[in-house]
Amino acid sequence: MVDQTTTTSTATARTTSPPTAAKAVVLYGYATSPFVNKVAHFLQYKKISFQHVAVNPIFPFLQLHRFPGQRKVPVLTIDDDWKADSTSIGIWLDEQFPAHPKLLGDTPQETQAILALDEWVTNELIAELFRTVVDWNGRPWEAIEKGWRLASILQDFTPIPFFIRWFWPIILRFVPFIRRFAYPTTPLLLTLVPSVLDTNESLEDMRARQRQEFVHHLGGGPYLGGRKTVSLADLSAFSVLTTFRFWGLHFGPAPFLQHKDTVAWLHRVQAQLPNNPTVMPDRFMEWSLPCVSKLTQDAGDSS
Ligand SMILES: N[C@@H](CCC(=O)N[C@@H](CS)C(=O)NCC(=O)O)C(=O)O
Repeated sequence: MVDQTTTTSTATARTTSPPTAAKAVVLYGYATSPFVNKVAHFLQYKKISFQHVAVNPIFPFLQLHRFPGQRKVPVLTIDDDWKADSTSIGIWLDEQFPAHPKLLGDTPQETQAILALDEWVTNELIAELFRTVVDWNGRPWEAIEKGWRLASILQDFTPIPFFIRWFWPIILRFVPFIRRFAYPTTPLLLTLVPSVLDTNESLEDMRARQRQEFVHHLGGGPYLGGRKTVSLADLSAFSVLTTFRFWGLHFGPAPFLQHKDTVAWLHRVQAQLPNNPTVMPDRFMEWSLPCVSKLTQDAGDSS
């Protein structure tokens, strides 16, 4: 449970209760990055107190220069050490905080299986999220409105000039790392040519296929990989599937939210986390998980 949130222009301090970490833990990153929020979920699950320092997306080097060679977020510091890459950070957290709930299981085999599932989450669910930013899912006005909302949320953390915020929905479409995630098999420059994009599968078909694959990955267990306890893979998937919806940013039909089996899993993971496990202040939350009992599909319905 988050019991304290203080915001300054560049930093948001979020402290879990009761404080369990004597070490100073700081999460650097864009407030709206799925990878940054994924790490926030790891920290919340492990009940590690941390401070979030919002990095300005226009001038990231102003804050990242102290991490040599690092251009991407998230970066996590623990006392005087630092690490980048969300999954590597998860592994590091288990090493640094062994007495806290584990993210990667107990054996090397479990760890390997969890990391493979996490890779699926990155290649599939994060790719889907970034694809909606680039191809607007055939709903340009909705995409523009969400892009403006995204910019105004970012503005709450770090100053962004008005004219840049105004063009934010368009700017996002051309950010190289977003296009690379959205169209992984198309060379970056060619992603600017709509006719060569690797979009044989519509977004709707992609989402339906991902839900089916996800149910397969659940393996009948309460958690991914048929596990009895939450792992790094569940937290990665949960953060990607819910964070942008919590903020009213994701749009379009979502098979994950329409089926009992996946919604029941979302509730199981949510129960292990505070109500707001993101780096956002509570005032931005404008959505909650659907109620399982209101869904009509059977658990076995794979459409
Ligand atoms: N594999 C990295 C990916 C991180 C990443 O791509 N972060 C984006 C923000 S969402 C970034 O900082 N991109 C800047 C760039 O690629 O130059 C992770 O899991 O943390």
